[in-house]
Amino acid sequence: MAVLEEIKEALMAGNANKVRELTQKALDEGIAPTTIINDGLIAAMNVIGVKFKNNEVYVPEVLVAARAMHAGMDVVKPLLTGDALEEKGTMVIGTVKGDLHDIGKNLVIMMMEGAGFKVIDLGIDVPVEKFVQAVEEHKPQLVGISALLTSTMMQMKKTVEGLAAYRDKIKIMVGGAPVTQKFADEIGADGYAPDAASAVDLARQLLAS
Ligand code: B12
Repeated sequence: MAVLEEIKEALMAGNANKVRELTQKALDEGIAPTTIINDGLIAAMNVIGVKFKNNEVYVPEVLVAARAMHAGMDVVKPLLTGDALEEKGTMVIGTVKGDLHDIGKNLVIMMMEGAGFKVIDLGIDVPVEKFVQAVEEHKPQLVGISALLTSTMMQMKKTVEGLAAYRDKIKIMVGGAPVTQKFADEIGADGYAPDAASAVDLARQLLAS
């Protein structure tokens, strides 16, 4: 299945058009959509994640790789029926109320999707009630909370408190430049990750525990 290797290379190079073409080629060759996703698109995104964590690639490369991944996904997704795409879990994520920063959150989303998770993005400036509503509606296993301002970190605490009634069903992950493991522990979050690739590792760990 040389075409899968070609998909991986094109994705890591951030070539969205090529990924789209090669994904179609793989389908034409009779390769199952789930194989293309898992052994081509997600496999390549995992490599990007590791490189990002090791500072071998940076934000722009991750963004173009993620765009290329979406280009491939767009071709295969319509062919997936029901639960053909084995989702690793569902995450609801947002940037807290008062905070408009979303570049880091969006990277987390891309890496999580690249790793096979379903992600519901609540956007920026998200009040506690909206997190609660989304948990009620989507029944996720994971909730991700992002904050980039020291002044909005307390809003993160309020969000964790607001989700108290659901803690036996969800794991809460927090992140953003001013956030630390110590702070995460203080506010009672289940986990903290310093970057998007580590967020995926953390999500896997939390779901396994
Ligand atoms: C871009 C930016 C903006 C843009 C945001 C655009 C956007 N769409 O996001 C704009 C111009 C809008 C902006 C506005 C402001 N900003 Co600003 N901004 C930045 C800047 C330069 C980069 C942030 C960024 O995107 N980093 C890159 C991403 C990839 O990193 P990241 O966000 O940390 O995310 C990674 C991890 O933290 C982690 N992560 C993030 N979220 C999550 C969530 C989970 C669940 C997990 C597990 C992990 C995780 O993974 C990510 C990927 O690896 C920073 C400076 C800096 N160097 O950080 C200042 C900075 C954050 N901003 C700052 C300030 C003060 C402001 C303003 C108040 C400025 C003003 N006076 O108006 C406003 C506030 C607006 C508001 N209410 O939010 C300060 C904050 C200071 C502080 N300690 O509070 C900073 C640090 C700049 C500074 N040195 O003064 N800003």
